[in-house]
Amino acid sequence: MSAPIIRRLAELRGKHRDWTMAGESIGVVPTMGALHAGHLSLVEAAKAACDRVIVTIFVNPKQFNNPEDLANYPRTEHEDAAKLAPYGVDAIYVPDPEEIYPQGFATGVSVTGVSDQMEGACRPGHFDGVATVVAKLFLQTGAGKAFFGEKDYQQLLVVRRMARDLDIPIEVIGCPTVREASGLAMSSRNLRLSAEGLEKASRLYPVLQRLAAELCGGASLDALQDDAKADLLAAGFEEVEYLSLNSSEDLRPLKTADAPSRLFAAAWIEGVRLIDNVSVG
Ligand code: PAJ
Repeated sequence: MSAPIIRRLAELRGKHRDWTMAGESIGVVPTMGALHAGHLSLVEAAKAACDRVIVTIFVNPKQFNNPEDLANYPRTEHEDAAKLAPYGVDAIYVPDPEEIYPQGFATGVSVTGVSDQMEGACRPGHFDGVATVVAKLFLQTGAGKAFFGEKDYQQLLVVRRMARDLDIPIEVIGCPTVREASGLAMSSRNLRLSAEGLEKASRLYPVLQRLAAELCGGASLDALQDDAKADLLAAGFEEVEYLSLNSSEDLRPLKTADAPSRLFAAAWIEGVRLIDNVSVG
């Protein structure tokens, strides 16, 4: 059976009250919709860990630094609800925009440190928008656990830091990246690629894996990255925005994998910006 779609905060709070009174635990999976198997893996993890699961769908204007990107973002509420039906979630929260940004909204949440490099540097204001909306979604749902994908590893760390710093009583849980059979990380943005673009894009993961294996052997990123970028351009990427080796704990940039680390990439294909990351070692 389809879960009820809730658009008003007052109604969501009513559910929260009932569930909490019954002693039930609540999990939340924040999304911007256009759901795919990556999102659904988070829903599965939430269902396994919590009595009640809320999936939120809100295309957050504050985190788009490019108006065209916001305008092109797929909106597929009907299909999303159908995809969630087999999972037995308890509520789909699709807030009316004024529930998130009421008239006169003037507050922002900004996380420094983990948001400084990579996506934070390439997309100014992006993580402020993410931290602000996620703080609101945490407070509005009152969930005790939240599920985020490692696909957006930097976002996961930004959100975890934000919740800790603001004393929001929620555990932020990271879940592994779900990939197509080709290795391409699932993403709503893949919908914008042609069949040929998808095939070319699938080269990103093996290049990252190879580089990660070489880094694991002690090589430095400086020595390897020109070749890796050349491989991606030869595969059909138009631009490699960054290849970056960072601590998995605090994202400080590393030259060699001498601490637990991940390798991150952002690259453009057919005018679409894709990101991915793999663990090193
Ligand atoms: P969205 O891009 O819809 O992603 C929602 C969640 O799904 C994020 O936690 C993301 O990391 C996860 N996800 C996306 N693709 C995945 C994949 N292939 N495997 C595993 N998890 C995947 O991220 C956002 O929305 C927004 O920034 C949001 C947190 C909702 C705030 O607006």
